Amino acid sequence: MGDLKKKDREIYDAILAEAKREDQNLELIASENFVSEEVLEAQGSVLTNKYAEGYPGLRWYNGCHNVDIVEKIAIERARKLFGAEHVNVQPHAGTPANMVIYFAMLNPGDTVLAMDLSCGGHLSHGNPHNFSGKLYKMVSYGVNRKTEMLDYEEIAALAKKHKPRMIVAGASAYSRTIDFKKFRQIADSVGAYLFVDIAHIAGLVASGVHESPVPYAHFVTSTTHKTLRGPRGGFIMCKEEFAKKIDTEVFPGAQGGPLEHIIAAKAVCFKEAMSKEFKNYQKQIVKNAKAFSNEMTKLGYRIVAGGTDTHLFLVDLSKKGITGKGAATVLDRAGITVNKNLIPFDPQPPAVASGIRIGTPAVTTRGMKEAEMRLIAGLIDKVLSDPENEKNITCIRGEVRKLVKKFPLYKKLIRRLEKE
Ligand code: DSN
Repeated sequence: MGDLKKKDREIYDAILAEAKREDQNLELIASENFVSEEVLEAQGSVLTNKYAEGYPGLRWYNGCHNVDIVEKIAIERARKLFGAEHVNVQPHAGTPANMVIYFAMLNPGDTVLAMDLSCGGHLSHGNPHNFSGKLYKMVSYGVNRKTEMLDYEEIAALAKKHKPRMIVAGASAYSRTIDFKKFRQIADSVGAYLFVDIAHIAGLVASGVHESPVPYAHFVTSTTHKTLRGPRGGFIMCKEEFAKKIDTEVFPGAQGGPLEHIIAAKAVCFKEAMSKEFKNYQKQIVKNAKAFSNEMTKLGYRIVAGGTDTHLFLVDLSKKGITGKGAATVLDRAGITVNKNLIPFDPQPPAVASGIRIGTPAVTTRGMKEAEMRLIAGLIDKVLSDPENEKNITCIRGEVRKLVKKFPLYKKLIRRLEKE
């Protein structure tokens, strides 16, 4: 990035500072990860220059033969990785991918049954401030008050009562396994489409660490940048019978030109996800999340739903004298990045929240294992037990620095940037 340094110092400095922040902090935001340098190379390539409205072999612009190669490879790799009948790799992100499913299959005012944001769902699953909540009659299911897990009997009863045209499964802050077969049975019992959003668990699904919804769902959407560890982006999988409808709804329905540089990076990510190393990485993510949440329990914290089967868990701080917002802020000062998160039936508003969400994909990418998770749990406890103590926070910040130094990130890249 020598040229950028010379020609646009402000942006160059911000990029270098971000590379250092990522390297020097403990990244525990469950939806974030660190992509490979190969993914970075592909998304920083000249493919960004090309307009390619349409699909491989059927574009509106000329000169698309190279991007056609890229997009065809991305589609084929995703199909193979997930065993999907049809794949569209053009959605710019997860919410646009979800929008396509709704627009293609529903009419405004149709009833949709989806998970409540306050119990772990996503904005685009019917939040009243989101297009999904504005356009459709959304009915929410949550989690069981006692177990804090999905209650399939309650979901079936809601489906029977409201007769939705579509049922949405998938979550942003739910730590337990989701039974997609049961969801399909419920959908079939009322003649609804089943749409599953696997944005969070895509890497686990690709590796067989979490059951795949692909055999059961009519539609599956995902992002590529969470557990899947690719560029920021989305994609859609569906049964062949819906292929044309979905493709037409992506373009020209919801988007114009696809981002072919990002599609190239998605292809690189899908290839990486087929490797044995990636499968082991996904297994380790879950082992780390379990070790981390067990240690937090030992330290006296209540974990929502009693633990985790996935890459994340929620810590209930309501009895700890600190809010989710307060905890995330003070942890950030110690170099530990988490996000505040509502816990089921949270008495606090979303901007304050009673919990924090902790995810292990990024620290696992750095090579950390169970021993480091236990160590980090201890550091978090030390910060949260004495959040006003600046000296203590500085001391923990030093401990974080010592730990991350043993697991360097983008080592070559940062050294190169510093030399330039
Ligand atoms: N923002 C993502 C997350 O953190 O889960 C969801 O889109």
